[in-house]
Amino acid sequence: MKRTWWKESVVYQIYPRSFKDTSGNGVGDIPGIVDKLDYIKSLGVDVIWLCPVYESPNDDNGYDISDYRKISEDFGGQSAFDSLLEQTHQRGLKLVMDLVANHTSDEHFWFRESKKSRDNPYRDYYIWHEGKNGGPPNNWMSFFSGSAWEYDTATEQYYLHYFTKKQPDLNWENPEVRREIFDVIEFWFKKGVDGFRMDVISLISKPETFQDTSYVKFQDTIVNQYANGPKIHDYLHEMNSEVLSKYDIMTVGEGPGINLKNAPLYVDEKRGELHMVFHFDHMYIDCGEGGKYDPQPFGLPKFKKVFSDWDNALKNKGWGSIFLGNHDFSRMLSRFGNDGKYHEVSAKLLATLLLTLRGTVYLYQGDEIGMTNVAYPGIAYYNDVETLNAWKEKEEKGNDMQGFLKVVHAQSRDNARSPMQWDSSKNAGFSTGDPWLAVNPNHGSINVAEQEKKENSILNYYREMITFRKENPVLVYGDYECMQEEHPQLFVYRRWDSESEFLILHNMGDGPEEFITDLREEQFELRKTNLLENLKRPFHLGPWQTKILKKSSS
Ligand code: ISL
Repeated sequence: MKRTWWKESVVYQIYPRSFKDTSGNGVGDIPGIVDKLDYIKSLGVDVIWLCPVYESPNDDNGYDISDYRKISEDFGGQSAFDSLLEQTHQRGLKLVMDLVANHTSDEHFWFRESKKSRDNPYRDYYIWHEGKNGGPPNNWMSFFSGSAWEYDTATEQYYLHYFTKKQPDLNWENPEVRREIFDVIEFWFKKGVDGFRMDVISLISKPETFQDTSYVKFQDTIVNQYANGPKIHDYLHEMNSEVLSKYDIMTVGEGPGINLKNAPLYVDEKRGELHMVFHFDHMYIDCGEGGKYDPQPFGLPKFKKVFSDWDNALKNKGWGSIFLGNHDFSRMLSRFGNDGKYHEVSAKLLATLLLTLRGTVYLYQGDEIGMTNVAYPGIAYYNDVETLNAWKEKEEKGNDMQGFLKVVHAQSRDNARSPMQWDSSKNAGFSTGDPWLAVNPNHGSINVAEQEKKENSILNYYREMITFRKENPVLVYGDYECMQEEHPQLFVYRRWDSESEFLILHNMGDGPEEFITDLREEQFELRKTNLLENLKRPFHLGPWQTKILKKSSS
């Protein structure tokens, strides 16, 4: 396996609106990130991934870009970004940006031109269609509720938008569109940016025909109709040969519909497309027939199988991405851990899980202190367009809205977007003004300042675990094998190479558990655990206990 810096990196994801505000307007900004660079460095991470900071009307918090070459003034503008890039590099860290190239904002110059007339030179930058029987061209739905088509009265055609109607989809069939996007990528590489996370890259190649979908579940439409279109690999290959391959950068493609079968096509090193992808197999594991707003309990065996299958799929072709949360999902601790009685210990277990799997590790802001979901008392507190649109739709259909508020508590993307909890002061040290999204009331006890003071805090455990991973490259590159995958409470696996072997045990349950095996306990030496008292034998685990055992060479 070829060794590279981006395979060994731990990436820290920042959602800038929620990270740190220095202007007092309640919105996080780039100078806020600069202020916290020493903190980020102290975690031991290597790369910062910034969610979009470009000019945007913020219909989807920056995922609707109106100028790809301009940094939003709300975030501090270009000079703030230049200083961030310089100071990031000075600390030996790298900076990766978000490339949102499936769609632009409807306020982007290209779209404003495109909708002027049917013969405008930019018309073909987007996907325009005639309606059918007095309605949209087909029955496609948007990710954020309602039709994926919007009618334009001036030119009497519909345009396609997989996301909000303020996010029209670009037409990648058009070589000029591809050229424009490649130029944007090059523009940022020339400034010194170290790579891109590519938003919904699996959606850029549209289906050959615009037929109705016959799938009942939206997720099935995404996978079978929207994602992995016929030209996706031509486009990515072209992007790679035109720009990506000329720079020492990293790329990670985000992709609904990316699955075990097609992922190697994106990341196989021989094909020259992307370095890594994000798949969502574990992130939708608790969604029922009704999708995201139909949360269901899930079993640990299913969760473990996702990691086994993906490690297996990519072990000889490409490279994986390991993440348990980001700005689009609820907090990893509230989903996969126990954010109540076992808050601290289960947060540390998840840290160990993240940092002992094969692949590049992505850590989302706030997870390093065990931030949890937030349950705002009413819909008025929510900001996310996905949540608000879903709310409206359910209300129109006459749903029980008190019941749906509970679902929102569990599933809203705002769970991950509540401001970073720096200290216990009124606004959690995030801002001196009114935060754009309310802080989680638990910031009094869960915050960075508190955990800096405590030697055994979650925060310090993350620091130790990141160091531990760096000291043991077998945790990055070594082989992976899950043991007793059917066990309902233990997640146990081996990581090994020609020199060393680790056995890693996680008890993901509220009661004690023992790993029953033919392996001899005396062969293993405890190297790390998340509980201070470790009086029991190596294969015995307390609730939410995790153990990293090293196999002795004899
Ligand atoms: O957020 C999701 C489910 O709650 C996903 O379906 C998500 O919309 C999808 O993975 C694409 O996400 C990305 O593109 C969106 C943007 O809203 C997300 O924040 C971004 O990560 C549109 O640009």
